Amino acid sequence: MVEDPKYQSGEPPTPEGLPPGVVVSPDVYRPQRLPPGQSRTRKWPVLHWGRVPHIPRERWRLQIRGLVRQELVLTWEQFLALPQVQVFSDFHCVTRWSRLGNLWQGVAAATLLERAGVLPEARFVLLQGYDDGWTTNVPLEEFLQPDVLLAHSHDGQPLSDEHGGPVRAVIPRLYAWKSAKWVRAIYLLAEDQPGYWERCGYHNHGDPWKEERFG
Ligand SMILES: Nc1nc2c(c(=O)[nH]1)N[C@H]1C(S)=C(S)[C@@H](COP(=O)(O)O)O[C@H]1N2
Ligand SMILES: [Mo]
Repeated sequence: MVEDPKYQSGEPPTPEGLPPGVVVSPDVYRPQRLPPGQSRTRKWPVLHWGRVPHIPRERWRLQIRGLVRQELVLTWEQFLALPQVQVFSDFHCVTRWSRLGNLWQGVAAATLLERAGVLPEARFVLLQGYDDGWTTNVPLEEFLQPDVLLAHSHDGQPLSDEHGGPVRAVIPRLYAWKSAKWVRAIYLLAEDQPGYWERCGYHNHGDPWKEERFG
């Protein structure tokens, strides 16, 4: 991506001075915060595969399905009534831009899965977006990390439609394509099921520090 050099300068936001209780993603403490092959942008590019869905909050539902004790379908009010978390983390797109120092607010993935009660056979998660057919897969263990959330706000603003509102996943330690926008359902699975871009040749895992870009 071609960048105005002035956007590369200046120190990225650090966790110092954050309100108490904010979960800081551990990668933020690396001496070099940019993974190999990435460059920093201060803007926030919009990237996705298809059209931008608009989901009015009163019609929005979040489903948790598959290998759970109790499948859940949450309304907007029920989602907001769950314990809220703030996460400070970096965001790395496989197309080589990184946005450092994002403050997300929403509900921890672990909190949601705890409500549904994950069965012991479950080992993988498949996230499905409201953009028809779009999915992405994550190992359950990584989805349960404390810096993973279903976010409704970014840097103090509600998420716009373009950036995945009403609610998107944020999985800071993997490339941003795993951070599903417009999340409609979280499936708990025994077997891994590659998602949309994983089937199109992206790496199944997507660790930016190992440059797991393509399969
Ligand atoms: N539902 C859905 N989520 C998605 C995508 C998509 O096409 N559909 N694209 C992913 C990719 S490749 C990236 S880099 C990030 C970009 O998020 P942003 O547009 O908020 O920067 O969203 C990810 N989440
Ligand atoms: Mo991306």
